[in-house]
Amino acid sequence: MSNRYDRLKNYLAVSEEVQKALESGKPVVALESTIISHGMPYPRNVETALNVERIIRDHGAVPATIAIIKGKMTVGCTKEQIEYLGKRGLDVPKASRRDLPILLARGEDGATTVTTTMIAAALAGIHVFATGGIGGVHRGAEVTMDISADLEELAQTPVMVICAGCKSILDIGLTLEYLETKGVPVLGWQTEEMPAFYTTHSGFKVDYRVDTEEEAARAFAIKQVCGLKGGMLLTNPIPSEYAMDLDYINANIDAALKECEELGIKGKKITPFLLDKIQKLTGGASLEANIQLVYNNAALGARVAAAMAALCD
Ligand code: PSU
Ligand code: MN
Repeated sequence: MSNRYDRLKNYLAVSEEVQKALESGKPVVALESTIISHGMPYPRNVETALNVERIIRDHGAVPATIAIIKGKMTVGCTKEQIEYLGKRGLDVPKASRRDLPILLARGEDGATTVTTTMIAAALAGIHVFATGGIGGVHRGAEVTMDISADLEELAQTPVMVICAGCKSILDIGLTLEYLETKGVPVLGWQTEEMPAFYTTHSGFKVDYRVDTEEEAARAFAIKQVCGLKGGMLLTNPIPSEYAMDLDYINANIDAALKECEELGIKGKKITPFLLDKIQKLTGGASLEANIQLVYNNAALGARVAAAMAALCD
């Protein structure tokens, strides 16, 4: 049998543009596809994904949208593939770590979550990944044990994930405790407070405030040099002009959680259900906030990737 790296090529397809950028030490930013297929409605999802790629390019980095396409982890999706993922929406299976081997074996498609996007990014050699929000410890997890695989991935896979914090559909305090146990540093971009996705305010503190891209990039590089496995979380508050009213969004989140429980929705369907419900309850206002915070994270991701590339020069 051929060696593992030869065989891996059957399941990992890196686009020529991304491959060339990596070989020449140019900054590359990974992007996930669950946010496209499950996180936003068509056609805003496709429009957003393409704008995110453009923003990353405008900041001098190369975007690498990641998805499972016909049994291959595809790093650097084409415009047509992004359109396909957005149009098929919920029909594309949500792919977390446990789903990955089966989807690859069957030659199927999959929308990569934060977890599987980190896995494919690390295999391709990409260290920076920008998205909207991560999964975490759900409210009531002391009974349901619903803890996103994203947290375990951050504990073991060396990728810096840039997000706008986590939504209060999650238990933010318990999510931070879990990350602490797993040794995942939680950094705040020019803030001491952990942002809560739609709002800059959560009432929780990040572990460390960072004020420059270089500071974040160096800490990440040193983590790798010291052999401390796993990634880092860089939380970037939504720009204040797009932030939502705290009481308004929390009331809608509570209503969405109540309906989720009443309908008996379980497992991997919970997060997409809540995202969709909140969008409907807020008449689309939360979708606008969501889009703007993703743009903001893409720009920071490109700058951090540039700082990381500069360290390697
Ligand atoms: N949170 C968001 N938007 C998202 C997700 C989470 O605000 O799109 C997606 C991400 O892909 C994340 C996944 O990795 O949901 C987590 O799902 P679960 O909670 O089932 O682990
Ligand atoms: Mn879950």
